[in-house]
Amino acid sequence: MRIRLINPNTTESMTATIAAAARLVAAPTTEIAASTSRSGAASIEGHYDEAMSVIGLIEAIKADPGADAYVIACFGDPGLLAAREFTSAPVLGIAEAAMHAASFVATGFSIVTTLERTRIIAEHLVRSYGMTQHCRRVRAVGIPVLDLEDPNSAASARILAECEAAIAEDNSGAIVLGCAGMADLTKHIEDRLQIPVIDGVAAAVKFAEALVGLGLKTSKHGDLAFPLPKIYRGITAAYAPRQ
Ligand code: 2AL
Repeated sequence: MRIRLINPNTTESMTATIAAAARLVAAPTTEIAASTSRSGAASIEGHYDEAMSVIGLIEAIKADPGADAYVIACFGDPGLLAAREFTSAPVLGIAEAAMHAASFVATGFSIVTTLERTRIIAEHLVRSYGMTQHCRRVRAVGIPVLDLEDPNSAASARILAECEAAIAEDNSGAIVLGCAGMADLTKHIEDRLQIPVIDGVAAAVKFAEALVGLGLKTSKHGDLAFPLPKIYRGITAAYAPRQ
């Protein structure tokens, strides 16, 4: 099967990190086809960045209509429901996938994300995914997304320290890493903490494989039905749903 893994920010180097994490866990028969959005922000750290990322995301899905499943590799899960409307293949967001995975292996988990403003967005997601019973706390390390790639940012040490605080103060049994750019830190942090550490990229890839294996597609009954054909104007004209 082919999973189209989309980094909805426009930073190629982050796509390479994400793709490597996906390929580490993918089955030998799964092809991970990774792409970087061609439009939008270099990093997604707020509602505006998220909104601006959705056209690039849909473009990436449109460019690969035959994929068996799609993964949106950004922890805000931007455009997740729009993408599910657009295609009948399963679409996984890494935040939703990671939270579900964490809930299977611990009764309570903490999320460790990048900035305070993305922490608030992750709290919204916890509520909209019905995860308030499972998520004990969402924490931010105060590191901008692109600094995760900068060896001088001490990102790894600061994230590890926040995870240790989560175990001590939140009494959480698992950690969810709250940014796709943290995917390469998972093993190091898990080795140090000795509790489950969940990277949503890996979780989403494995759930995508499971859904495809089960023959499940996105329901076209109700709100995830294909978008209604209508006129779109201005810069969205090229994205108007057709009959
Ligand atoms: C993210 C992410 O995963 N990629 C990105 O650009 N922004 N999310 C986050 N919470 O920092």
